[in-house]
Amino acid sequence: MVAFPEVRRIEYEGPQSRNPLAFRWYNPDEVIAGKSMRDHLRFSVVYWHTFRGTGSDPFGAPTMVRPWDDGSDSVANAIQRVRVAFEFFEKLGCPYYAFHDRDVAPEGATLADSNRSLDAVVAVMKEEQQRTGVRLLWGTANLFSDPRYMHGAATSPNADVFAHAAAQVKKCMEVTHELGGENYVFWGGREGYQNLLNTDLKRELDHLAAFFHLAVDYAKKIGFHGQFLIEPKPKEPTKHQYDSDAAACINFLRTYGLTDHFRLNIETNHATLAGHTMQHELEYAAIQGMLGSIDANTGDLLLGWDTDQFPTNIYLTTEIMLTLLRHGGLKTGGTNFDAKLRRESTDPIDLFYAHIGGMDAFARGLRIANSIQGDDQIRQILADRYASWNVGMGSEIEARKHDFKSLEQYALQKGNPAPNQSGRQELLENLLNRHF
Ligand code: XUL
Ligand code: CO
Repeated sequence: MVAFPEVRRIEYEGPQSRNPLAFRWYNPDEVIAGKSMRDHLRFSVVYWHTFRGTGSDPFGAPTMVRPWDDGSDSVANAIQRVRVAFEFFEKLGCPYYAFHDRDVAPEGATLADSNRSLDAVVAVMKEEQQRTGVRLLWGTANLFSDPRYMHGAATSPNADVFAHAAAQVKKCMEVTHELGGENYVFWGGREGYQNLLNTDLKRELDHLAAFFHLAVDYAKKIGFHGQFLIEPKPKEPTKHQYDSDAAACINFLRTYGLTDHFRLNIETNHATLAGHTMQHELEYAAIQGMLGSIDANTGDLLLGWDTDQFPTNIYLTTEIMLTLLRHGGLKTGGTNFDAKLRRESTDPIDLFYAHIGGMDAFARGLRIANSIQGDDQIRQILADRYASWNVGMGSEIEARKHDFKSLEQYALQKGNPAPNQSGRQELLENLLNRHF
């Protein structure tokens, strides 16, 4: 079947185009700052929202009834969905996709049944990857939906649940490897706690670290060289998520000797739920060599939960691309649209509008960020602000040539420091706006 007969391959038509099924800013082959836009952005579609999202919410039933989906949990239906998904990726010109094991294939009565179904669907995914050239950005195991994981997976108080989760991840790593996945993601959906009366915090964190070490060992065993990624997120679903933000994740990884094996997958709406900006989270991870990939979406200023909207704000995408350009860009990672249509956007064609908009917003952000990078006025103000560190006392302190005693001597002799110069924030904001 052809699921989207009215759509042909989405092409770049330039900013003047009025065609809603064309790119106005994303021109994959165009080279910016020495690299094609395709390689800078490495776009990816998520299977869970785009092909399993139904529009249901805690107050109401599904609103998106897809003509290709018979609504059953059968393997045949799952396979039909794979064919449609690849038609979509191909027509969109999106080079990557990402999935959870339970998005692509149904969970069976036993783990063995689930594994058999997964194998059957993965065979078709592999065939479709070969047919279209679309690649797998990452795979991940759903360790949060089934009630067995209600108290956590790797951090469950029940050792049998830990073992079950390990078995599920083992299988998911195998299929990710089979499909040539470039990364493997852990989002600790249920890894957290609601209260300390029933929680041994230290023991749970030790178990989480043990789980990750087992994954690293198994990757070596099967020859999987993809990058492991942890996706920070605070307060949803548990009150205290262990991987609450970039700083918490990096501290955890360092404490347990895992920084060589993991990087972070930073998601915009998770950053804002943590009380940070996306750019802060990216910058914080990047300066420590821990930035791996991004889950591209946006939240809503007025809503305090993970709304996972498609990103269209060009200021946001510019900030993201600015940090990426400054820190050498995405390596194995991608720009993965972990975003879903609003419940009221019910037509299959809305999937195209949403992704085209997100891709164009990032492409435009890349163009603007590149222009900002070349702005010598902005660069000069930043350089001047730290000028005192380039000579004399500043350079000596940086070279660790002083102790508190010699600094005291210097301060006593020098008298009060000269008044600080203006931070020039308003001027810098004006200069930034010249690039939009
Ligand atoms: C949840 C979330 C996940 C991860 C993968 O908020 O972002 O979909 O990206 O498990
Ligand atoms: Co995500």
